Amino acid sequence: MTVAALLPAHWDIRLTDINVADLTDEDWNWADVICTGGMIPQQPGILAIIDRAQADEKYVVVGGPDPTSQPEVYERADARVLGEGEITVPMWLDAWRRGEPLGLFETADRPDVTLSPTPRFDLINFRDYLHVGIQISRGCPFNCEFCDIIELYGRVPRSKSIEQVLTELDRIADLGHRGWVDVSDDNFIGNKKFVKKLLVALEEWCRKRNYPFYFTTEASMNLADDDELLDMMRRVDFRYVFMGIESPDPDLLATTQKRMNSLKPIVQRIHHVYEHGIAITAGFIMGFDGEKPGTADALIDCIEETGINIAMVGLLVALPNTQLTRRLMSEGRMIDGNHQLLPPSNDRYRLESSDTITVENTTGGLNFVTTRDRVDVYDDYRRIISTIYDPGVFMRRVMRTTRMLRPERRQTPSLGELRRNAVAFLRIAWWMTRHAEVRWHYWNNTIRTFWMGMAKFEFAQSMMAPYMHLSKQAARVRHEMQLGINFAQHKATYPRSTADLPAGRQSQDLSLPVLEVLGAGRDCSEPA
Ligand code: B12
Ligand code: SF4
Repeated sequence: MTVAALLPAHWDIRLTDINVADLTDEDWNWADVICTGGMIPQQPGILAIIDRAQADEKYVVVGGPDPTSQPEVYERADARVLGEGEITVPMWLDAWRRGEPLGLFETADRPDVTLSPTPRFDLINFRDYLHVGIQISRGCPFNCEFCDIIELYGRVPRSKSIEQVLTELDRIADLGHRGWVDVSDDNFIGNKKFVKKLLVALEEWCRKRNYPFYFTTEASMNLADDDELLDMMRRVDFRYVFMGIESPDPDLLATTQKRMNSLKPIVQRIHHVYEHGIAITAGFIMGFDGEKPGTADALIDCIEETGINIAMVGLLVALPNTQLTRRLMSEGRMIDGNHQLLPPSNDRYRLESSDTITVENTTGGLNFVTTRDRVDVYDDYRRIISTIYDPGVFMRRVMRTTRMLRPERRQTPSLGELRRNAVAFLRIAWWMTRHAEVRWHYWNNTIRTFWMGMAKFEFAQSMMAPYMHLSKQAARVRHEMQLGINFAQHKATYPRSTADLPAGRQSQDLSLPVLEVLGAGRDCSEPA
């Protein structure tokens, strides 16, 4: 939608999000220019579109995070417009006007996002989505080793202006959307001073427009240390925040340059956020260098004690354009898409997603030789998922968190929303009643939370509903981890751990803090 707004105003544009709708022949044949793009998991789909355009002799241009990280994968496109479109789309259009529309368009500069246009929200059908995303800032001040955000968007957060944000919200509200708006920032509190100013204006806006929206976002864990900010977020109806907790083990957090997560006890911090009425969903990662036996138990305890209901536990993926991948490449520990161990080198690593190799962090991942036996990592991962998504364990966790949370609801649901919520409730209740393993837990929670007030009742329902997906996902993880274990034990030609690396690649003392290995021994507990 942002890219569409950057294109010349006289161009006719149709947008197809092929996550929610088929690309019709009618739309395809109508178009003179095809613009496509996305993230790593969408790579096969993007390449298929490029091939189809080439076959039909249509001009095709590609952009977005994956083409930016690894443009060499997309060489078949007529134009590759990398990085942030606000700065590279005009470069491409200028070349087009000069009659040189082919090639690669990139720059080392980052755009001033206060000049970013209002996205063309009119091009989507809101009914296709659970929530609408707006982006307020890009970049994050931290320096986690595995993160490609800071490579793509930098470590100095850049924010849109307050007026821009409110204009976007006005636009969405005027187009008729009510309810959930996700602030799709890399780290919403990357620039706290600005965010506080924004929240003052946003509260005023919400009041004036009679609270049409409630919000979610992602933020670093130091949010829990700022009561003023938490209160301000509560007042504009922020309901959920996603946090990358990654691991409860302070040594692993130090290894991965995320020491700011171990500055204060995790459980205490998360419970503190609950007191401000905001629930936490979180990401956890298995497979860090230096992971020890016992990690599974520590992680399960952390999830149980914090009461995080939707815990996205995944296997570490070394993404192409990160400090982690550069280190692992130089150590000769990277594994390619054909399951071959790559020799030590300083080349760029290419991560190709295909139907057989899933590049996402649930069952894909560990695309490198782990320090711990990878069979143990797979086995632990399977155990964590089986435990935290056991029906009884999950539903009891929902109940505990519902008791702890102090939600306040300011958003006024529209008639349409009330209707949608009622239908959703009936569907959830029907699914839960049909599945014997959750039936009793679901109704027990439903009846008990019914007496706790509307806000808590709604929270518990919104936490239990994802179980319809999570139970399937847990089964999938169990199945795929068994396949991974079989492969590692019987077929893999690469070593199961760094202890078995070919001679000459073991000399590095992998227990050394990674900061030393990188020669970047700065304290990363506070933003630079
Ligand atoms: C919101 C978000 C999500 C939401 C998406 C919700 C939705 N329906 O929109 C959810 C939570 C679902 C999600 C999931 C995942 N995400 Co995500 N997500 C983001 C996030 C935070 C914001 C995306 C966004 O809206 N950006 C705002 C728009 C304006 O930016 P943009 O899309 O990049 O577009 C700009 C440029 O890229 C360029 N551009 C983009 N497309 C095109 C096309 C053309 C033709 C041109 C010329 C230019 C161009 O111009 C735009 C303006 O500057 C980004 C981080 C980020 N800062 O972008 C990560 C990010 C995109 N996600 C990422 C990842 C890895 C994932 C997951 C794979 C994680 C996982 N769990 O496994 C999944 C994949 C899900 C799937 N199967 O599709 C990575 C992608 C890395 C990569 N190299 O591909 C990012 C960069 C962050 C990260 N490192 O984790 N994600
Ligand atoms: S906190 Fe770390 S992982 Fe999260 S966006 Fe910032 S650098 Fe990346």
